[in-house]
Amino acid sequence: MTVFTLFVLGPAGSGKSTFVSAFSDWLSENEIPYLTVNLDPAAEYLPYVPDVDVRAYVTARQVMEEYDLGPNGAIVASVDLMLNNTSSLRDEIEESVEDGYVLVDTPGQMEIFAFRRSGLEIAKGIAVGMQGAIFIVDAALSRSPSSFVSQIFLASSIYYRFKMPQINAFNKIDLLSEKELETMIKWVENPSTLISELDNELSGEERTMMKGLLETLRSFLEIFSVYFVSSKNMVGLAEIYADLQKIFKGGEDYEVPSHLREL
Ligand SMILES: Nc1nc2c(ncn2[C@@H]2O[C@H](COP(=O)(O)OP(=O)(O)OP(=O)(O)O)[C@@H](O)[C@H]2O)c(=O)[nH]1
Ligand SMILES: [Mg+2]
Repeated sequence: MTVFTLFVLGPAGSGKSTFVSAFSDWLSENEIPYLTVNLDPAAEYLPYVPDVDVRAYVTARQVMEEYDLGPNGAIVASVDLMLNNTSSLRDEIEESVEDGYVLVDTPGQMEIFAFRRSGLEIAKGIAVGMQGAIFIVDAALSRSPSSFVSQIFLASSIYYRFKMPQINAFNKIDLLSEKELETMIKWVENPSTLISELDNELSGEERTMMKGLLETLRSFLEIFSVYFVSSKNMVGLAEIYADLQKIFKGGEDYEVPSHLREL
């Protein structure tokens, strides 16, 4: 049995649930077994039908009514309450998966899941087999050098927090012009161009303060895998799969299906 649990993380509205839907369709087309897990207790609508769903145990709406909380308080409380159901969720996952991918969709408010103890414990508690994360950001919100860099720093904070193999995806590239996409690809392939554009925005003391940070950014871009994706148009998914397989194969002896070997 070879199972790989992939946590799909990212800021609100970046396209986590759409990615789970698109990637599960891609896996299905390529005859790779998978299971989808929804860990978002506040999800009202999902673009896929989850095989395992935290909402069978906790929903933010119920918690809001029961504890008389506002929407954000209810989400915090429901993620904390999810901790009580970790072993049931894990049992459900273990019973349903023998091989392939477990795609885990996480709560919209990333900070609640990623930066609070309960989120991390839930992730550790439900992960079956090898583990990895994909951090999804909105490419349409990353057009300027400084907004692009903010997303990379966010990605690094997730990496430090979860400490698992992580790949990063700029999603919604269908909303970018060709030129905007080319610029972003250039920033990733040659971080020096991004750094000099950022450096040009700075002067005096600001520049001295940011120097170390920019060097850190360079090393992140050198070690991070960054992909450009459109979950809406099914673009970039084969490349992500190929990278995940590398992580996967690095850890265990996994046979890549013959029709996918060239990826
Ligand atoms: N144009 C475009 N829109 C997308 C893409 N992926 C997602 N969206 C849209 O972005 C919005 C948010 O997508 P979701 O998949 O719900 O994002 P999410 O990160 O799961 O959102 P929360 O769980 O609410 O934080 C929806 O309107 C999607 O249709 C994409 O590749 N291209
Ligand atoms: Mg979602």
